[in-house]
This record gives sequence, structure tokens and C-alpha cells, in this order.
Amino acid sequence: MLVYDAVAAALADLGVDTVFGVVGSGNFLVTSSLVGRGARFVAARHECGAACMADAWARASGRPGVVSVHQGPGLTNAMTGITEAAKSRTPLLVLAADVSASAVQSNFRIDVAGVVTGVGATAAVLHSPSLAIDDAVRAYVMAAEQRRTVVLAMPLDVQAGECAWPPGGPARPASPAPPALQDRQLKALAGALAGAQRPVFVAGRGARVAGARQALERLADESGALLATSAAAKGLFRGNPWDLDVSGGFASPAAADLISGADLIVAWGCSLGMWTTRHGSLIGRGATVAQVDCDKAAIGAHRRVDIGVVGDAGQVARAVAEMLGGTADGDGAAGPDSAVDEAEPVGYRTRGLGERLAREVRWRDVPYDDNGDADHIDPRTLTIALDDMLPAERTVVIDSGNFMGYPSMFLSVPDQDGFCFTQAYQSIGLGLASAIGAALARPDRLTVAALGDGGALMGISELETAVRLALPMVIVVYNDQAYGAEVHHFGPHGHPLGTVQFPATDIAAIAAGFGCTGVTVRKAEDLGPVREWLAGPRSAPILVDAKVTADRGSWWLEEAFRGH
Ligand SMILES: Cc1ncc(C[n+]2csc(CCOP(=O)(O)OP(=O)(O)O)c2C)c(N)n1
Ligand SMILES: [Mg+2]
Repeated sequence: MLVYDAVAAALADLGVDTVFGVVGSGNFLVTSSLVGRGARFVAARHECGAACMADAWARASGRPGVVSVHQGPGLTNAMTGITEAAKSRTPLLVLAADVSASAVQSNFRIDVAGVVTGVGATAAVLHSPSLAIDDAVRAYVMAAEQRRTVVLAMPLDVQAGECAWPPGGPARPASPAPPALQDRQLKALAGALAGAQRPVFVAGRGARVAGARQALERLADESGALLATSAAAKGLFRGNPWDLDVSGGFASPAAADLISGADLIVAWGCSLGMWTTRHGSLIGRGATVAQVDCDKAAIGAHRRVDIGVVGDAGQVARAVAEMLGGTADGDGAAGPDSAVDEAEPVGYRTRGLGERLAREVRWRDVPYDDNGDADHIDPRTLTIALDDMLPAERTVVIDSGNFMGYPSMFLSVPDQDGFCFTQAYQSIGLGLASAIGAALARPDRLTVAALGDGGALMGISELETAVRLALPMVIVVYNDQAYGAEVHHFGPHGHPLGTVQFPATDIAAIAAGFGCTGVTVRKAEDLGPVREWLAGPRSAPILVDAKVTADRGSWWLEEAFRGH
């Protein structure tokens, strides 16, 4: 067999059935071979888009994503998306063509391993024709099992070589056993929970990927804990009456008040970074902090913790519940269906609190003064109107910028898979492509892409992809004619803002040019066409160009600037 074909066969064997990419000469054959073996190839218009699509597809589907790129510029174009995936621990395999070892002066030659490791991804290579199948399998398995973003360099001379398909198929490397739970650590956590009066759980990406919701809810019932998540795990406790939603800059005043009043914070697969803790200010003075993470190096990485437990969030929660005397099925005070305020008070779950949460925890229930004018809609009013209009079964995907809190805080999501938050690298311009990946992973849900005008125009080439694929997506552009984040960062200090402000751009017309339905919105009544689109065949995306008010920066951004 030729190596490129054997690599494709090995990957197809491992279950690869969807590949994102941009095809050039170096990855044409391997990509075609994957397609010939039944994989769906999604042609992006820019490699960064391809990487973001695969990243979001992996997040939404729970399966490793695969990207295919041309050597040199194909890979460097993909690097921002690869960096986001690597920092988010997205299992992703990048099939990156590379020049032959002998092509010393090739225009396409770069130090692939240097570029890849420099951004935190893992470099792998097809070493030789005889090793190539094992190299490819190892790269995929490493991405899948260790949740890494692995870039597999595929030199053209190796791809063109010959190899033998192993009888019985390629061997899959054995998975390492997870580390055993340490009794001493579990006891410390159980003791802290038993002694806590106001415990709060903050669950992060690690809890999400561990599928730990039930185990955490039961332990929380047992100990009277309130439940919160990092933004990356938003939706994990949706429907639980003790859910505070997101901890950090996006927390509602009631949620922030309760989190900062905790005497014990337990982070489950959550790094307690500056965003999740508002620079630490949500952790009360004197509160005990515990952190559970299957990666030992993550414990205490962002802040000092009093108790560290190495282990999978679900396993640790079950083991601690057992120590506290509960059954595996839980005998907690209030399951999600119980009448919360009739239950016996336990821990932080005092009488009346359930009612307060139901009344105050959602951002859309927090009163505000609408600052819309004749030509601009208040982004809160816009987002609440969309929240009312859009079906609850949705995947909300967020780009970066000043606007990002509005959709994150005012659009509800059905569960932890309904929110795609690609902010590990804080790049703008990834949101549209990420939304395409999420839409392909979850066609059963309506995908809602929330973008700023800057991020939308940066990633606009993928609008053609969304239209070509006839994706039923709602794309909302919070258009303030500016890099608003920078305007609000530097404006108050009196700096000139000509570098970050732009003339009006008719993004609805641009969208119509791509074949979308384009709608300009200056007031809630302008959203009628969205309602019509929702009732129609949804055969192409709809883009809402919302001319939003921008008289001041968002409150979470003001907070965030303290970290710059
Ligand atoms: C690739 C990249 N370039 C620049 C930045 C710096 N940056 C952060 S937010 C922002 C403005 C984004 O503008 P827009 O998408 O319109 O959102 P807004 O802040 O206006 O709501 C910029 C330029 C970045 N984060 N990523
Ligand atoms: Mg803007």
C-alpha cells in the first residue's frame, strides 16, 4: 500500500468519519483516500476556519476532531484555531502535509515541530513508510485519550512510500490506567464538606468531559452545596434548582453574592482561573478552597488551594459521597424535582433560598434601563428578545469581544453541550467557523453564532461554507462599528480611537451577497424576519446585523481589563 492510503485506512479503521480542511497538493491524496473510505470532507475556506470547525465539532460531539491541511501556509493559517484547541484540551488530530526531508530549500519548509510545540500542541510525525501506520494510530489515540491537539506531520516522501497493511489491522496502543484515588485526599475533601456550612461547587470542563453531573448533584444534595460552573461548562446543571449558572465575570449579582459568601469552594475539573473567580474576588476571605482534577499539574496552577484531589470528577464525587455515608443513588435533601423550599435546610440550602434563586439568578430577570435610541438596540433587549424567539434546543457559540457577555448571559442553553465557548486563546474571529463545526455535530439543535462586527468580518470567508452546506444557523452580529473592547479599554483614558473605530458596515447586505437571509435590526420589532425564518424551511443561514448601543463598555469587560 502507499503510505497516504494506509494512513487514511488506519484512521478510517479508528472511526474517523468527518474531516475538515483545505486541500492542497500535499494533503490531496490522503484526504481523497479518507473520502473514498466513507469519510465526510468539509471544505473550509480558510485553514483557521477548518481548525475551529473541527475543534467545535469535537466539543459538541464528544469525539476527536480531524483537520487536513497543506504543508507550510496550510498549517500556519490553521495555527490560531490549533492554539485554541490545544489550550482547551480539545482532542484534535491535524493531518499536516510537510515537505520531504530532502527538500531543504522548499518554499513550504518550516520548523513544524517548533511551530506546533510553541503553541502548546503536540508534534507527531510519520517517521518512515514502515512506521507510518503505527505513527498515525498513536497520534490519533494520543489526541483522543489524553485530550491533546496533535499535529501529525506527513512528509511528502514518506506519504509516497510503500508499506504493508498489518494482517489483522493496526495495533492500538494500550491505554494507561488512570491514577488511583488517594484515600488521604478524599478524606480531606469529605471532612471539609462535612464541616462546611455554605459549600459551593464550581464545575469546569473536566467535570463536563467526565460526565460528572449526576455524581456532583448527588454529593451536592448530600452536603447542601450550591452549584456553579465555569463558562466552559455552562449548562452542566441546567434544571437543577440550586444552579447558580456561571461563576466569574458572567455571574449574575445573586450568583456572585452567594459564591462569594461560600465557606468552602470545591472546583471540579475547573482551574479557578481569573475569569471564573473574578480575579479571586468571588472567593471569600477565609473560604477553604478544594480542587479536584485528573491532571495533577492543574491543581493549584492558578491559585493556592487548601485541598487538592487528583482524580476524575465523577469518581471522586462518588467516593466522597460514600465516605459521607450517602448511597450511590444519593439520599440528598432535594432532587431537581422536589419542592425546594419545603425540603429540610441543609448546608447552604436554607429556607427561602430556592425561591430567591428562581427569582434572581437569571440575568434576564435582573432589572436594567434600556439604553436603546432611534437607531440602536440595547444588546440586552436584543438578546432577551432572541432568547424568547429561538427554540430552547440550541447550541450557542460565542466569538470574543466586548459583546460576548450578552449572548453568554442572556441566552439560555439546554445543557452542557449547548454552549461552545472558544476563549482559551481569546482570539476574535473564530466564532463563525466554530458555529459551523457545532452545527454539523448537532444537526438536531439550532446553532446560534454570536459575533462582534470585528470578529464577524475577520472570519467572514466561512459564511460561504455555511451557505454551501445549507446550515440552518442564526448568526447574530453585535455591530458597534468598532473593536469595542479596545474602545472601552482605552477610550476612558482619553486615547484617540481612530485605530479601532470604523465607518458603518452593512453586514446584512454582505450576508445577502453570500446567499444568507440578511436582516438589519435597530429595535426589537425589526426581528420579525427571524420569526419568519424560524417558521420556514431554514435552507440557508440567517444573519442578524444588530446595530447595538455602545455608549459604555460591558461590566464584565471593565472587570477583565484589570487583568491586562
Ligand atoms: C486575533 C485577535 N486580534 C486582536 C485581538 C484583540 N481584540 C480583542 S477584542 C477585539 C475587538 C473585537 O471587536 P468585535 O468583534 O467587533 O467585538 P466588540 O469588542 O466590538 O464587541 C480585539 C481587536 C484579539 N483578541 N484577537
Ligand atoms: Mg464591535
